[in-house]
Amino acid sequence: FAKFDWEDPLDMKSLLTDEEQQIHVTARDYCQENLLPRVINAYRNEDFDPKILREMGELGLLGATIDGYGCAGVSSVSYGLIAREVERVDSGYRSAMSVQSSLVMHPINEFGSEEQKEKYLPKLAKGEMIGCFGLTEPNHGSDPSSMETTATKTSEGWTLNGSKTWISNAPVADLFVIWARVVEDGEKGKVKGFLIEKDTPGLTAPAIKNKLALRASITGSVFMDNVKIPSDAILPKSGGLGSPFSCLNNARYGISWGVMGALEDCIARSREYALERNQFNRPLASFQLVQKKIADASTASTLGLLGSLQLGRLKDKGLWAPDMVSMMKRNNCGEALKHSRVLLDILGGNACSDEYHIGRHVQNLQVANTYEGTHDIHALILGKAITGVQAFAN
Ligand code: TGC
Ligand code: FAD
Repeated sequence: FAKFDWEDPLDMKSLLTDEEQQIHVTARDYCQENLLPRVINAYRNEDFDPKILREMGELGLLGATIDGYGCAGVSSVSYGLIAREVERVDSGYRSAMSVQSSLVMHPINEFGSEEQKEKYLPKLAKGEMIGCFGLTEPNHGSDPSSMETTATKTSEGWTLNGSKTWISNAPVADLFVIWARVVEDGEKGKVKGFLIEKDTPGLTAPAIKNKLALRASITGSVFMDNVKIPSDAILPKSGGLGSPFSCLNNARYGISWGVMGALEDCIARSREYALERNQFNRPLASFQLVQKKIADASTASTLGLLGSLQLGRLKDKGLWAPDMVSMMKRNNCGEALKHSRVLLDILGGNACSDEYHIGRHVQNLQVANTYEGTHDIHALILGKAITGVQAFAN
């Protein structure tokens, strides 16, 4: 028999290319050496350090799947491995990274003009510019098709009005990717993407304070009050809700890997605790109920990672579908939340201390299970894919 490795039970490493293994090690070393020492204070003080994106940029971790424009052009699997390592430390750091990569750089690369790509992508890749993605509105989260934000065509360009909420990176963003319904000649038309630079008059992005989770990332509202932008600030190839949804496909795929990293961290930490802590003159690890908790979590993370790996391979071959992404985003977020919550019990009273990290992951995973489409919304997307019947709309 091969030796059983509890950190890689089904030998996923053997399914990675040499380049993917190298990127995995680079990301892991950076995260453990540079992010882990910061995270407890950042979370306590609700403090996001924008330098982190510059550091990630230096290592080529931003927009990593994009070819050219200063980006690394690596496989989707490598992108997943990066997300896994960043979220092993904290979901908030992965959020900052994946918003920049999948929700800001991807739409510019996919729907932008050559001038927009050359102007923004190299700076975003280096973390010299920070981006945010505004789709969710105060009255429309799961149902973005009802969005109220408008972009009205004028003789000088576009005028944007409306508000977005719960927007990651917004208070520190230099560039806002905003989705709005176009109004031309008084008629409302398709949803399109717009690029707004910070300091444009009428644009404000105050932070949402006192969050109960994702405290190491910064989140804000975005208010647009007659924000005037030039004609060429529209993403010319965007058109319809399929455009923002295509960004979500990439981000959701990354989240499916990321949350498994968070769960792996909970497994490693609860295992170590169970081995060191004695009760009834025996280590906690010797109790069957404790072993079952860790065995269940380890099985879930191993299967979740292999599912995401297969999805990544299909993505790289162009043989994937959005419903597959819904399956892995939903499964992995739900499983990570469920098992991290159970593993937290192993810490007993110390579960209450942030120095043991697992409680922070549990709080974050509640949000990961909600944003980018809630667990239930992805069930409905899958339900439609399986039965052919739409459950969430008329
Ligand atoms: P529906 O009528 O089904 O579709 C409208 C158009 O969009 C196309 N489409 C997609 N295209 C690409 N990828 C997908 N996944 C797509 N899903 C749909 C579809 O073909 C259609 O195109 P066309 O040309 O026929 O018009 O749309 P609906 O309005 O009924 O949508 C329902 C639903 C539930 C699927 C959708 O609204 C949804 O996914 N809701 C969840 C919203 C959400 O995920 N928001 C995320 C905001 S961003 C965020 O949370 C960032 S968190 C920070 C971080 O990532 O760390
Ligand atoms: P709602 O849509 O009001 O849903 C509330 C509940 O109702 C959920 O349980 C949902 O599953 C359920 N529900 C809704 N419709 C149905 C239905 N048809 N059938 C059954 N159940 C239903 N958005 C961005 O655009 N950009 C960002 O960068 C971003 N970052 C975020 C960061 C954080 C920290 C958070 C918390 C959110 C962020 N979001 C962002 C917003 C996020 O995507 C939304 O919160 C999410 O899509 C859910 O929308 P909602 O909060 O309006 O909930």
